[in-house]
Amino acid sequence: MTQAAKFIVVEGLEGAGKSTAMAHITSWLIQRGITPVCTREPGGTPLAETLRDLVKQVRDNEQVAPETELLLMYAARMQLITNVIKPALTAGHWVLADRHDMSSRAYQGGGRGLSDALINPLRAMVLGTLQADLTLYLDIDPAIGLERARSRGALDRIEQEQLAFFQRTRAKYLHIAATEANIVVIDANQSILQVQQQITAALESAALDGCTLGKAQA
Ligand code: T5A
Repeated sequence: MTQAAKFIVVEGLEGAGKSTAMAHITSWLIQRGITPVCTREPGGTPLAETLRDLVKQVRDNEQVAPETELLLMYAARMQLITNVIKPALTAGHWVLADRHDMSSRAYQGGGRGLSDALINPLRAMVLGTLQADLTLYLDIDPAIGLERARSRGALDRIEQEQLAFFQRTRAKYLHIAATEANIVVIDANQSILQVQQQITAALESAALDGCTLGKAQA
């Protein structure tokens, strides 16, 4: 059976387990005969990876204005959509994304407090009609997520924010998930195995092509 190319996004706070989930989803898709194009944001093209470095580093203690951060995220996203995501989908490849637009709405909107009125025109310009077919939001207590991130090594500029920043970011994520379609909330506070079971269940019940992909392709 041929499936139309789909765009699946994994979202969540630092340490929520996105990279771990990406590997699980990739192998789930491969078992069904689908090898996805995997992306990460910010990043995924040479220029976007440079922007990623810029946005994550602390430079001479310079304060980064929230609007600057927002523009850098959307500049990186524009490059990725134009050079990777759209060509892949057009060529019939599934795309599996580690973060996408919901991150900007949650971090720069919820966390930094930038308004929808400021963000939405950028979204319209950069996304056009592009929409995720399924978003898996890995919901985690920020304190647990940061602890996991900390155990991996030094924290980057955004990871060094106060807990309250991540609580606002999480609240925005949850608000979007509760009010918009095609977003499944995964309880990421659980063990890796339990999280994987929830993700598998979400993938199996998602009607990604007007039919379910629950059974492996023969
Ligand atoms: N950003 C990004 C914005 O502000 N706006 C935007 O628009 C965009 C696109 C990107 C940063 O940029 C910000 C958000 C971020 O601050 P990033 O590296 O993409 O940075 O994102 P991080 O969230 O920092 O990535 P992490 O690697 O920290 O988190 P992951 O991928 O969610 O977590 P993962 O899978 O690497 O797991 C972390 C550790 O926890 C363990 C893993 O083994 C690993 O050691 N783990 C678990 N342990 C116990 N139980 C589980 N269920 C576990 N799952 C994973």
